[in-house]
Amino acid sequence: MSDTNDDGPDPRGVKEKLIRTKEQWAKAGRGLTGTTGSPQERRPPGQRVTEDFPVLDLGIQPNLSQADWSLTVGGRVTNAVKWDWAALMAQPQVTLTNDIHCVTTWSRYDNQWKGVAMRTLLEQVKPLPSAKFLMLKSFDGYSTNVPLADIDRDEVLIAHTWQGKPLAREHGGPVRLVVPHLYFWKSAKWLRHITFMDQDQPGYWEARGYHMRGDPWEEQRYG
Ligand SMILES: Nc1nc2c(c(=O)[nH]1)N[C@H]1C(S)=C(S)[C@@H](COP(=O)(O)O)O[C@H]1N2
Ligand SMILES: [Mo]
Repeated sequence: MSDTNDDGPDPRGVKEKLIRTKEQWAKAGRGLTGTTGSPQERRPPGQRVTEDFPVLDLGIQPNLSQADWSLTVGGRVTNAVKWDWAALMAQPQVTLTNDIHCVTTWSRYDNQWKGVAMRTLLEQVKPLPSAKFLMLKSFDGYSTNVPLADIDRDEVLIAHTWQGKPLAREHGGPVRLVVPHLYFWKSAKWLRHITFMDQDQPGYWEARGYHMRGDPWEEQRYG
């Protein structure tokens, strides 16, 4: 992007100014309280609870029908898989309620999600013993990295329903990831592809100053 149109979206709708601002916040350590919390405490340090559900993305909100959506999973796995909508719905379904914590300091409690437990996917793809990290890629070009240990948890799911309704387009519908115990930027909306990796690599925000892991109780906001 040239800096001449820094004040508005680029032709594809990317919010360049917002992205620059968030990079500056990462450099300045915005939101850091310098304390750590314990997962026993519901609210992580520096977070405030909101009841609405803010929308945060790069400005591109892919318009995907269920038929347009599919997820491919590959890299360091024994069985690469591709799930289309029918395959996703054929998996065992779980309903989980959890809190979400955005690095921009809002938290939203008691979100009810329905979808497929990440552990169901892990059982099918069988990561190779050397696989330790995942790269998640989305239909808007977004990416984010997560350690396998943070994905291999009961509360992580591939969600298609929020509060009993199909997940709205602006929140990543038809299908997004939910990793509730990490900052919400790790929860890729419009999930498209998962690559298992031996070595960690930065995703979109991680390459722009955000933390490689992102534990809210440890205030791992920036890297
Ligand atoms: N595909 C995609 N996923 C994304 C993002 C994005 O820009 N694109 N933004 C991330 C960030 S920074 C946050 S805080 C959450 C916001 O999710 P929400 O818009 O449903 O609140 O989505 C995350 N997942
Ligand atoms: Mo975010």
